[in-house]
Amino acid sequence: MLYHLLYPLHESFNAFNVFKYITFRTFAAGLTALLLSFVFGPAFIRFLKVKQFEQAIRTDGPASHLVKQGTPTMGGILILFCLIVATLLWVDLKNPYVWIVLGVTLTYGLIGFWDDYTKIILKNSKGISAKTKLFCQIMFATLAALWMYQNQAISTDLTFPFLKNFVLPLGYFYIPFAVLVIVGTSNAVNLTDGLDGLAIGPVITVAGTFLLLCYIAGHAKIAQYLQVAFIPGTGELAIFCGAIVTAGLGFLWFSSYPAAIFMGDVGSLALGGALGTLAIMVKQEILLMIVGGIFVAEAVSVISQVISYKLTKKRIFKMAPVHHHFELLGWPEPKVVVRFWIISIVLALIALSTLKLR
Ligand code: 57M
Repeated sequence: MLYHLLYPLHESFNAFNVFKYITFRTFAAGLTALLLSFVFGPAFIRFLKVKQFEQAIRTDGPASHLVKQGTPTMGGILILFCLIVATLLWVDLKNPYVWIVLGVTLTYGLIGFWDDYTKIILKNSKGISAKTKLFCQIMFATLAALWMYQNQAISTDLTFPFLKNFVLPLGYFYIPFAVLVIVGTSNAVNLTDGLDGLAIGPVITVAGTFLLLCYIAGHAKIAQYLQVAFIPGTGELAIFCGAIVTAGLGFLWFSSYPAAIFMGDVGSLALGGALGTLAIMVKQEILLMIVGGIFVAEAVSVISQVISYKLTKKRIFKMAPVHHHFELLGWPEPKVVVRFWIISIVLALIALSTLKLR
């Protein structure tokens, strides 16, 4: 909004020319989301406690989790508030890509809120059924993919890291592939959110990586130099990514061990959906699997554990997702979390290095 209000003033005051630059508005959106987190965070946590929006801890999990009983959850509402306000303040509101990613983020946040509300307020520990959740996720992801496909806002060619000349034309099949990326990432982040700060850390590193990837994809000269797809208009998504990074950092201030707040499904489903949608828009779906390798490992650990148990009645891990396996090996929770963050940062650096190694 400020872009539309203040940039036109550059004709009278040259200093306002700065509002044209995506770099400036990304920094400003980041600062805005961070400040909003610190301003509203403490009061929001108090509100959740007063309202008793508190996490019920399953008894079949690691015993160390039982002390977490009563921790306020649905902190994702704070993340989404800071993220969306900061984005709307600083982004070019005429940019269609921003509205698509905001639409997926908000609808996935509503699905997560519905699940959290059912579990915590309606005291139904199962929440909404997995089928209902999956149906809603597929529906909204399909709407986003179809809109992009109909408006030629997306190429249906699949590109690969390291292979600059090889593309896989998917045609119509790109739509179910895009849905798989968005729904898969959303659920992978959801599964990862099982230790204090474990999910928000990799969300910050993935969003920071995609901040650069979006800026590059929207910049003709840099995209050409790095031989990646130039997609006009996607540079504005860097502002959204900047807001995710600092809304995430602001949330981490409160959710680091021992967590004063959990993000809830309202946060994990929304943030995962946002990251999946960003990857589709800037044609970096495979790179998302590298930089988001922690999310992939967590999801794969669950799938393999369930298949193994169903087929052989034997478990591959002491407990899935894999973060619980390390807890049961005796690693203290903060050690598991920080080591997963380190891996996430290394994966982000590897992902960015593939841009040059082509
Ligand atoms: C999402 N939710 C956490 C919190 C957070 C198929 C099966 C693998 C499903 C999976 C599952 O239930 N996943 C749901 C993970 C939960 O966190 C809440 O959920 C939100 C995220 N969606 O924001 O509101 C618990 O995680 C802990 N937590 C923290 N700190 C945080 O910052 O300590 C969360 C955030 C919270 C808290 O204890 O209550 C979760 O783990 O449920 N199921 C599992 O992950 C279970 N694994 C399992 O059943 N494994 C089986 C088979 C089925 C794979 C096996 O290995 O044999 C584990 N989770 C729990 N107990 N809670 C183990 C059992």
